[in-house]
This record gives sequence, C-alpha cells and structure tokens, in this order.
Amino acid sequence: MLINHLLPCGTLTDAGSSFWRTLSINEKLDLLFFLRSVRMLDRRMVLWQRQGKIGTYAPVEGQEAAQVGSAYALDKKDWVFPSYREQGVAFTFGISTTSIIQYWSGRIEGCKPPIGYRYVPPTVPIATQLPHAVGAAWSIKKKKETGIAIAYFGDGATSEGDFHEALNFASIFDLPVLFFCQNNGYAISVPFAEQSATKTVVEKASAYGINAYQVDGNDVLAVYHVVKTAKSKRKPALIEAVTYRTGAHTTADDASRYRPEGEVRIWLNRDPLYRYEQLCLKEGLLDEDQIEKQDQQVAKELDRTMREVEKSHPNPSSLFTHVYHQIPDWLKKQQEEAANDVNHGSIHC
Ligand SMILES: Cc1ncc(C[n+]2csc(CCOP(=O)(O)OP(=O)(O)O)c2C)c(N)n1
Repeated sequence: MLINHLLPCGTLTDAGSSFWRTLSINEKLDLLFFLRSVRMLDRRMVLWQRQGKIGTYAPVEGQEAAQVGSAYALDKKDWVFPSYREQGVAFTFGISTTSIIQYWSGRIEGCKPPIGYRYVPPTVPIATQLPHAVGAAWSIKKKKETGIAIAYFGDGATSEGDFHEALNFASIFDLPVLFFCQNNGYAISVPFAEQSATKTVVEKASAYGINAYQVDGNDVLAVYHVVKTAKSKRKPALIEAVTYRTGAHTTADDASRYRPEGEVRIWLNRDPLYRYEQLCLKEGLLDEDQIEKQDQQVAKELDRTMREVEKSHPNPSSLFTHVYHQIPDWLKKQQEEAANDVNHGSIHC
C-alpha cells in the first residue's frame, strides 16, 4: 500500500495530520527550506552546465521530496552511499554547495567526504554502492555503533546483480541498512515496465525476507516518516519512493524523445514542492513575502559560491592521481609534462 500523508493540493491525509502534530515548527520550516533550496540549486546547475561552467549534470527536479525527506531523517552517525543524482540528499545532509559544485565540475575536492560526514562520493556505476552500504552496516553492527547505512539508487539499479546480492546479504546477516530506491519511472529511456517483471520495486523485498515500504516519493512528510520509522528498527529494509524526474536524465539527454508530454504534465501536477508549500502557507507557518526573502538569500549564497569555485583553479596533476596505486612510467611522464606546462604558463590554471 502506498503511504501518503499529503495530497497534491497540499491537504493532509488522516495519517498525515497525526504525523504533522508530532513535528516541531523548526522541523516543518526546515523541510520547506530544503525543498526550495534544492530546487534553486538544481535549476542553477542546469543553467551553469549550459553556460559551460560545470560538466554534464543529472537534474533532480521532481524528486526533491524523496531526497529531502529521507536525508532529513538521517544524522551524522549514519553512512550515506549516494548515486549521481543525489544533490538534494547531499544538501540536506549538510554537504556544502561548494563541494556539490566542485563534484559536477570534475574537481577532486568535490569527491572528498568532508570531515565529520559519512557521505561517500557519488557512485556512477549503477548499483555498485549497495554492497558497499551493506559492508558499512556490517561494520556498524560488529562495532556495536548506533548509526545505520543507507544506499540511494534508481529503479534501473534493481535489475543489477549487486541489488539482489546486497539485499540477500543484508537479510542473512540482519544488518542496519536501508535500501532507498527512487522509482522515477525510467532508467534513462527505458520505462520501468520494460526492465522489471514485477509491477513495483517494493515487492522484490519479499524474496529476501526484509521489511518493505512503498511511499509517495513526492510527499516529503510521508518520506520523512517512513525513513524515520525504518531507521528506528535497525533492520534491513527496502523503501520504494514513487516519484518522477520532470527533467531530462542528464543535460546530455532529450527526454521528449521517449516520454509522452501528457505523462510529464500529470506529474507536474503532483509537484512535491508546491504541495508542501501550500500546506505551510495554509497552516500560517510563514507567508509568501518571507518565502521570497528566504529565496533571495539562498540565491545570493549559491551565486557567491559559484563565483568562488570559478576563481579557484584545478591542479592538472589531480588528473593523474587516484587512478593507479602505482602510476605507470608513461603516465608519470605525462604528469611531469603537465606540471612543466603549468610552470611555463602554457596551461593556465
Ligand atoms: C553498471 C552500469 N551500467 C550502465 C550504466 C549506464 N547508465 C547510466 S545511468 C543509467 C540508468 C540508471 O537508471 P536508474 O537506476 O533508474 O537511475 P536514475 O538515473 O533514473 O536516477 C545507466 C544504465 C552505468 N552507469 N553503470
């Protein structure tokens, strides 16, 4: 059964009303702040990619509630294993926008987890981060720590062997790990029905005997509630957040080639940000002027961060590190040449 707390028009369901009453004002406002900030960051990233300031980018628009709601339920004791589309998770978990922008600019600095955050670099090979999260959860259990591990992935990842091995291992060893799938309907251009024999992701959990939750991924309250609950059990669980990416797979993709316009329109009417903002306005938590002022501050801060990143130039030597344990001689030669070019001014960095 799909867990739902907030309808697309911004009205709470009965379960939603009960949960809403348990939240503090700060929690309620934080969720709105993160949703709005992530949307602003994401839209700017697309523009910055078009302006050549960052590399190819994977937009989050449409999936903000799934990312903000889940990450807001985490704390610094937890280990996070993201995929490449998790800017909303990163931002909510406390990773700096500097680091997020650096990652998408291909900079080594953006791949280093900040001190104090168990947030590993985003994984591009699909599903390989799931067994890693299981390993972290195994270590948590052995060391009797109190955190959990969470792996983020898409619906396409459930067709990889790593997904099945990870769930099986987590169940057999009874590990505190959450498998958080954002089912956004497509693995690039392949619709879910063409790559999965089951109608849902969540039913795959029964094959491994683990807890399962299917939640409206565009409902930030329901996602927050589900992840909080699953986390408190300290057992493996598969969570399917049913959502949709309203933009393209990446800035290198044209989604109109494989997605009917009518389908996109249906999901735009289920926008995760609109519904939560309507609730906050109706509840009188803040008014439109306050939202506008907050947005202006966030926008200013994002633009300032981008200017700072642009000013700091990459060291070309970083192209050669972290690839081989022992760098081969032929590559070492290229590294020296690059360093010489920098020293003699033929590469400006
Ligand atoms: C092991 C592997 N195979 C293929 C790819 C190419 N690839 C990049 S994204 C993608 C689709 C992934 O879809 P999904 O898991 O649903 O995540 P989403 O992009 O929708 O967030 C594929 C097949 C890859 N990165 N890694």
